[in-house]
Amino acid sequence: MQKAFYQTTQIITCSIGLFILMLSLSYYTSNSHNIAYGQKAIQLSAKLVDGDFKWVDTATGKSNPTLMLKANTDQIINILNPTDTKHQLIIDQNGKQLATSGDVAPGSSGQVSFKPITAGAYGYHCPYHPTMMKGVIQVS
Ligand SMILES: [Cu+2]
Repeated sequence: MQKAFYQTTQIITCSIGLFILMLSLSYYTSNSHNIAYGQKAIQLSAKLVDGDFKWVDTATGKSNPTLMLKANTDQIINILNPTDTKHQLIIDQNGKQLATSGDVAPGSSGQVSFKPITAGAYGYHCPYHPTMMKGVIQVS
């Protein structure tokens, strides 16, 4: 009787220990995941809105959204182009091009990887529709 009680206590203690170990392991894994892949990817889709092409955030539906990024962190921006003309996403600061998706053909998709070094205001635009497809990037 006494022995059975002791064994049960041991099993429970062991299970709790294992649970805590798994919890800390999953925390560590999710943390290193953030370090390896940077921030959550942003997805922008070219879209005709009231006759003008815009960059639309597929998560929020916002046109030409202000993007909030962190300094010294890799950010991937995925580009979708379901329109019938080519687009390109260029990231710039003070007129200087810092990153580009290259041309994204109609019905195709692309990607820009951007790692801002310093905090501040940056911009993004499409060179083919510079007055319609443009927005601000705030880096903190
Ligand atoms: Cu465009």
